[in-house]
Amino acid sequence: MYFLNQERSKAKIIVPSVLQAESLVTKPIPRSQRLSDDVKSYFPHLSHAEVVELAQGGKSAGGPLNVGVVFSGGQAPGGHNVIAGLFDALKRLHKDSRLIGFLGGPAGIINNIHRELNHQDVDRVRNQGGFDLIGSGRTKIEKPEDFEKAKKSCLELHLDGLVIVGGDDSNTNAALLAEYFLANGCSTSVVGVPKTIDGDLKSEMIEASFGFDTAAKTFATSIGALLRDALSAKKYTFFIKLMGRTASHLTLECALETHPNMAIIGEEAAASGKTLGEIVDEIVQLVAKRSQLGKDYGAILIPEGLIEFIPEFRELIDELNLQMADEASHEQILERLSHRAKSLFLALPSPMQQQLLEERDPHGNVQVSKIETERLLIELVGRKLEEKKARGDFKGKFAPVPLFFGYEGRSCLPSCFDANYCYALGMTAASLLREKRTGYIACIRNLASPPSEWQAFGVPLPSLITLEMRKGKRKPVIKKALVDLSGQPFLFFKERRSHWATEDDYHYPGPIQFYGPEEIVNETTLTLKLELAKEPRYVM
Ligand code: FBP
Repeated sequence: MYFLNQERSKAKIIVPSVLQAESLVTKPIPRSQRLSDDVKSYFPHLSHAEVVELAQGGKSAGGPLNVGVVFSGGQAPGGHNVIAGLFDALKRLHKDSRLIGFLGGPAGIINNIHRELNHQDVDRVRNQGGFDLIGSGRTKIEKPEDFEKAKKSCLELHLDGLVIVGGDDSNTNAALLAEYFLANGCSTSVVGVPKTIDGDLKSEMIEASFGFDTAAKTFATSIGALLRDALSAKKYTFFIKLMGRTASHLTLECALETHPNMAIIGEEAAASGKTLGEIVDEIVQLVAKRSQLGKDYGAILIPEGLIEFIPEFRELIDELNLQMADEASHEQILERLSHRAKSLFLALPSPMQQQLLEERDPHGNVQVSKIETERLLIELVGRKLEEKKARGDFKGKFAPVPLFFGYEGRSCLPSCFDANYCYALGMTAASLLREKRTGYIACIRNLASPPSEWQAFGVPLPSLITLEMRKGKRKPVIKKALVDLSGQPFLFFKERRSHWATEDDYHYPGPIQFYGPEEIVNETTLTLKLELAKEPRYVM
């Protein structure tokens, strides 16, 4: 039997021209990046670091490097290629360089659980999905003793560098660790790599996090198939919840790729202060309107983070978070909730009450992937349609089907874009470490152009940091980049959505393409193309 994953392991990676140079140096580039005094106080040793660009130059000779690598947080397709790019670049710098994988996420650094990665290990996972080579975890390096233990592990292994592949919280950790090492006599440089399918780790310099491309295309493949099913059977309304945590980037991208009848964008709901009742009313109106057109079917995309944007839910979640940080029992939590929050909580279906009370992740986040917003909406929309029916205002049929797409988009074969992007990120991390750049995040730009034209940079992590309330305390964090309501991807969607609501202008992107013309296989998301295009109108 033919297995695509075996074929992919032999596939050639396109390396950006700049990274093919015999030897690379990091050159500071002028960019104004003012840190607030609050942020500076957390990073006295790192606050003067400058953005650097990788360019050909310097001498290729140099001693071997010992580097540690860790995956942190949720899986994202392409992670293994970060390791492959890092490994190959380190071996190219010196054949005796060593790459040590910390196992099971940041806990592996704290407890010094590791194994050295060799050629066979790395060859086995080239262009493969998942993080299984070294595993991952969500342990936060938080307590003073965690920092000290992490330092001890790096000293014991004589690490010149440590690469932390993670999202916003993990890269905040990378920044704090880099600062701690500098302040406490540990010469290990720390470099982060922007990972998360959620697409919310981006900034003026960081164009995209890896994994977003593959996850969006994976979900869009299934959404397209469901849209065709809806159009064929003409009897189901699919309520599709999509992963992405707080931000609605994945939902927006899937909407751009497939043209569903409705896609709720959490950030927009928040900006207009929409209540749950108003969102339900909008869905009811859509279903009723389509029914009048003889269309008792359709599809609605729901970002998993939606409830965090609905004001009454936000209030409830904030109150729950405070109480849970206090380790109150469920009974105590209920007693301490404000009247409004308690009424909402008690009005929710009991599975949802349980889901809201589930343990927070180690970074204090609600586990939105476990909250079945799609079922809640189905129940509330169904009730309203029944009332309408009783009044004779709705004569159609409502056959909802709940679906959730998330985990299947995190560990599948990386798209060619993510495979190339991750390899380049790994190579960039190696160069930053070789130049003893610490407290940086590896950054590849010009991503809407062919991979050979991509450019490589190092961005100081503190420049991404702000202070936010976490577990009831002000903490330094990398701010999540949410959907920009004045940005091109959202405007593009806004201009077309009323047409998509009734006209069934469905698109069926089909599976990710790995072979064929380069401009097709290396094509990235519409989000990225619209964000980076000079004339966004001509992108699609
Ligand atoms: P990261 O932020 O760590 O990349 O995780 C992304 C994510 O897939 C979210 O979209 C989702 O809400 C969450 O992880 C699910 O977490 P878990 O793997 O713990 O169920």
